[in-house]
Amino acid sequence: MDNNEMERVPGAGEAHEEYDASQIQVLEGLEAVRKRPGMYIGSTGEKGLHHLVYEIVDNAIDETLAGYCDNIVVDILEGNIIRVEDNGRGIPVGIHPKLGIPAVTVVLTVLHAGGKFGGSGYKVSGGLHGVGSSVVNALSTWLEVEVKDGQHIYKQRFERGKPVYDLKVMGDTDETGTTITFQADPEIFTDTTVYDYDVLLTRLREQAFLNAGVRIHLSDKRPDMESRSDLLHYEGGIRSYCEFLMEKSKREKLTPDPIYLSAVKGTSTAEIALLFNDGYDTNIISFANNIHTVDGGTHETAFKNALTRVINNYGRRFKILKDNDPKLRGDDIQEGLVAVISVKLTDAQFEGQTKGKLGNTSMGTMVNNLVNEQLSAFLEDNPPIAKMILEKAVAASTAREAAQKARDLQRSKTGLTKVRMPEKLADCISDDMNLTELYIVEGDSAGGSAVKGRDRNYQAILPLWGKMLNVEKARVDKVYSNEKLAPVVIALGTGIGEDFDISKLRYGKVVVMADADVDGSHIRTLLLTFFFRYMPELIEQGHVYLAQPPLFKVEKGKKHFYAFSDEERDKYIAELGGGANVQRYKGLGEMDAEQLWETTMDPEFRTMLKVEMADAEKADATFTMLMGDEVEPRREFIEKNALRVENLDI
Ligand code: TSJ
Repeated sequence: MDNNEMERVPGAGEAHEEYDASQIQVLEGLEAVRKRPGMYIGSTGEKGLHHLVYEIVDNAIDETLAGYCDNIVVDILEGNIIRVEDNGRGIPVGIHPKLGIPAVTVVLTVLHAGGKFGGSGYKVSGGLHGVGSSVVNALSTWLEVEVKDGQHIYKQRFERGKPVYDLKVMGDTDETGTTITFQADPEIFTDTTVYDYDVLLTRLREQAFLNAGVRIHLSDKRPDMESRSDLLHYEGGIRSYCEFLMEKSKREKLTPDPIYLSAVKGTSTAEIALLFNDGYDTNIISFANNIHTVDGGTHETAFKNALTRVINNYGRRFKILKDNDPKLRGDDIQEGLVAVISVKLTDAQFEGQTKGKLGNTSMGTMVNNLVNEQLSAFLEDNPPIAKMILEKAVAASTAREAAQKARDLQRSKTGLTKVRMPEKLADCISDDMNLTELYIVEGDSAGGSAVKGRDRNYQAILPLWGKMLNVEKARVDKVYSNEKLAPVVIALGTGIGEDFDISKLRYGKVVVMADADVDGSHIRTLLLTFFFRYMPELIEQGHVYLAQPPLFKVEKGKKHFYAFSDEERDKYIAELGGGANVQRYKGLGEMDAEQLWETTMDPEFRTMLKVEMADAEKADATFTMLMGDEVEPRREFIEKNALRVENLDI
């Protein structure tokens, strides 16, 4: 509202037709506030008491945001009287055209009057409960306002919200500004009316950080208190806030100056300052319109997500994260992070029980874009800092995984939780290691036959990979690196690598049962390599076997033989004296359950090869060759094995 919209009538208020009606409304408003103070300031305890000060100071901060005020003085006076003075334009004193009383009187007596003066869009500050200065007035035994408009000094006094006299001119001045002095009403604040200097200091410091450049002087002038005084002034704004939180953390900085990101879009602004310390805690605090969003919201969530994405992208692009390394998680990246997020927007939506959560989705988008663009650019311009951040996150990730493993190990040791067996495992009944066998079978259909044909007392079946696509079969060595071998590890129960514990082995024999073709050969190579590299003891102690399925069935009348080589096949044909029917098995899947049992799984008749370390070493060399980038040796291997397949060479 412009001063010139109102006729300036200093001194006593004039008679006005709407005056009486509006005065009644004002008195009803006052009544409501005094009846239910908690509704307006949250509580009537110590928190509510301090809230009165914030509410008044916030008005001066608004004037700062509007660009007219750079100095705010807050004094705690004898008797716990608060005085707040600013050097802004002064609350307008012109007569309100509708209400017929000075605007300053409206501000201090009409509920939610603040908004009426905020039409220009700069009013973004405000208390948590959205109370106005009229609420403070209503809850004070007395309140005095003094306005200097560059010409006159005006004054008005209120008691429990009601004007004692009309706004009056006290004298002349060439200064401008507003001073509010008030005493909280002990009838309302029954717990205490004594202010805690440090509580006010913390909140005012926060506001000084959030409004870069403003000077806030806080002094304790109560005769019964230690006299104290602080000047809160931070040219660095939230950068200084970030540094301050960093120093409070008692940790060492890992990144030098705070990284500062900021953007303006229409009437909205977003700024972020962040740095990393060498600690493990995360300290992210966010604000919307200078209000602490205790429960975060769109701006904070967008920041965390974008940070995770940008750091991961950088890590991948510059190979700090290898292709096989898992994605860094948000909490790994946030270890040691100190960040301050401050956004300002018109019509901020505060959500949740305590209204401490920002809901505007537009702010999520804005922060996301800001971090994506500016943090990526910063990292590219500052490789040593980027490297530091990435290395810290990788260390956090490694430590977290190790801790998790240790916990899991501890749990499985103490038997608190049973490890969940793979869904596809058809387990056996016995746990006698002298008897038990685990068959690792390629494919679901062979797996199905094996499950039907087995002796479930001591034989367990684990089908791997289900139905494999041809492309997958061609590069089956690739699955080595991913989670597809996890079911094997879990079924065996031993853990892998450093965690390997042979005493946890759940089966006496581990039998790899794969087709007698190239793909089967790949799978044998893969599994043996895996055992060789991660569970060598399993092989050393003679637990690993290769099943030997037959290649032919030679049949005549009621007689039949299974042959495991060409020679054997020819021998049986000769024995049966001509006219024998010969069936060639192309895969395990071609045998029914009974045949698979008879030929390959029945301990009475089967032959199995025990795998020696030398075999596994050979597999490892083959595997390395297969994994290599050279296509030629791989093709040679496949061709050679396609011919040698009948010898079941691995
Ligand atoms: F509201 C209050 F009484 F709580 C209070 C208001 C307390 C304190 C310490 C300061 C203020 C205050 C208000 N400081 N500065 C202002 N400015 C205005 O109210 C103002 C001045 C000029 C214009 C204009 O459009 O010319 C508009 C406004 C809102």
